[in-house]
Amino acid sequence: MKINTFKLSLFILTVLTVFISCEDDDLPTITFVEEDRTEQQMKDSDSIIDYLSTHYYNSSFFETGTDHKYTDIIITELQAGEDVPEGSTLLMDAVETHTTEFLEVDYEYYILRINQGAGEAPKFTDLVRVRYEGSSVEDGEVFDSRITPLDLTLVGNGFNTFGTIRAWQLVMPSFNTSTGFSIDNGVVNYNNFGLGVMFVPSGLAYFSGITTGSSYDNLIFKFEMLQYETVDDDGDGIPSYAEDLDANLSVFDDDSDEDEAPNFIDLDDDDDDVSTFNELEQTIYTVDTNMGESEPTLDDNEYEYSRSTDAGIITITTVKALDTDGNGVLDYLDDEVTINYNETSS
Ligand SMILES: [Ca+2]
Ligand SMILES: [Ca+2]
Ligand SMILES: [Ca+2]
Ligand SMILES: [Ca+2]
Repeated sequence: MKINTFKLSLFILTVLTVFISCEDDDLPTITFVEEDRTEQQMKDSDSIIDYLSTHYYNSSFFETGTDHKYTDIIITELQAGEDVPEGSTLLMDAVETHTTEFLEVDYEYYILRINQGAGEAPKFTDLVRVRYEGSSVEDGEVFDSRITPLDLTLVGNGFNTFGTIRAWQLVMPSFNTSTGFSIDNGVVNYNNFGLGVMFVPSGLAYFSGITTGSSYDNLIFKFEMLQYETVDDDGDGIPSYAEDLDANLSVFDDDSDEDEAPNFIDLDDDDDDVSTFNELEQTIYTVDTNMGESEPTLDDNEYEYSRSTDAGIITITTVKALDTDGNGVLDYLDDEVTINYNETSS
């Protein structure tokens, strides 16, 4: 049986509700009414704008030197009648404003982009290695901080990964990782990584959940984007981000064969009994870096599947989705085409 996590949580909620309603009639009835998302967003938007208009950060600190840390970012509340001190900038004058639609509600979120980073940008389904500190807009309380790098999968698959809040899936891919790192006395120093702060409404965070200590908290995350890895949740060769066919930054609503297993966790996306992996053409590239060779540029619809390095020789296996009958639908999504590339090549 394929498990749908959303349905599973609904099921648990239903069981809980039934359990609560079956309690002794003398006990008070526990009723949990979730706030309306649109109304909550209006309140949250006001609180965040108020926060950004009454707090400044130490901007001049970041004008010199490199590889600043998230702990270097100091946000201070402006006192009544006080001007923003020299060397500091009001957050409202420094942040980028972004908009997004999530669960049919329009949201704004804000990014203070201190360093873009010079590596590559992760995709919204990838695993990111980050350092961060999360606090609440309302009371400034730090509810989570990771000074030691932590690996997080941005989108959970409900089986072995659990994903981050929506805001992270939107913000992290807009930053780049480091270019690499050096190890100095056992300490790993990353070079030119993404550094920023995000200000997000509860609707793009935990909403009614109490992960932060209370419900409907608007959150601030200072973060460093250090490294990333491409995630292919079902291991079928198509990275999860590329299984978001309608490019709406959700992998849960793309289900080509309508069997209720979205493509990113479906091993046979078109249900033609040839697995997705077998409908992809494999290529093995050998790159001899001793001879100054450089890595191949991959075609559209071609993805790295594995790589190994031995004595300066890199072996890269890629898989490529083809449209053999030229009807505009790639073979692995076209149940009329059932070529098994692994069968024919062996
Ligand atoms: Ca996949
Ligand atoms: Ca989608
Ligand atoms: Ca499916
Ligand atoms: Ca198939």
